[in-house]
Amino acid sequence: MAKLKVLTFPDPRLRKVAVPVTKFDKSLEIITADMLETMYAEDGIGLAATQVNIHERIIVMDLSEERNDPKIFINPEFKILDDKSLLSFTEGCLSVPGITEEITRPDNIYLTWHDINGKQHEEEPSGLLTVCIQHEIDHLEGKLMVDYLSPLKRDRIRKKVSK
Ligand code: GNR
Ligand code: NI
Repeated sequence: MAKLKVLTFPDPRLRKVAVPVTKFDKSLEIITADMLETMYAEDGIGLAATQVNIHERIIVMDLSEERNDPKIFINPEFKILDDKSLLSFTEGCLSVPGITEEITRPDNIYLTWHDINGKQHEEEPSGLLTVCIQHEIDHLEGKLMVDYLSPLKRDRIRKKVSK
C-alpha cells in the first residue's frame, strides 16, 4: 500500500470533474487501499479520489469512532428527496487544512453506489453519512466546501491556507 499526497485549495486539479469507473479490477483495489491508507494517515473521515489527483468517481470513508469500519463508494449518486429538509454541520476538509465552517445541505437524500465488486447498493442515509457523502460527491464534481461561502471569506481562506 502507499500513502498518497492530498492536494490543497486552491490547486486547480481539485476543480476537475471525475469520470465514472467502468472496470472493477485489480487497479481499483489498489487505488481504494491506497486511498484508505491516506485517509487514516491524515485522520480524515472521508476521502474522494479527486483529492489525491485521481479523477475517477471513487470515495472511501470511515465514520466509526474506532477507525475500523472502512467503506468504499464507487460511482455514487444521490437524489434530494425533500429540498426543504436541511441540516447545518461544521465541516472540515483535508484539502482546506486548518479551516472549519458551518455548511447547510439537504438532510433527506436517496443514495446509490457500486461496491468494489461492481454490485449496486441503495440507501436513505442518515446523520453524518448524509453530510459526508455530499461533501465527497462535491469533490468528484470539482466543488469544494469553500464554494458555499462568500467570495470574501473564500479569499481569506485561500490566503490563510497558502501561507
Ligand atoms: O475528515 C473530514 N471531516 C469532515 C467533517 C465534516 C464534514 C465533512 C468531512 S470530510 C473530511 C475529509 C475530507 O476532506 N473529505 O473530502
Ligand atoms: Ni473534503
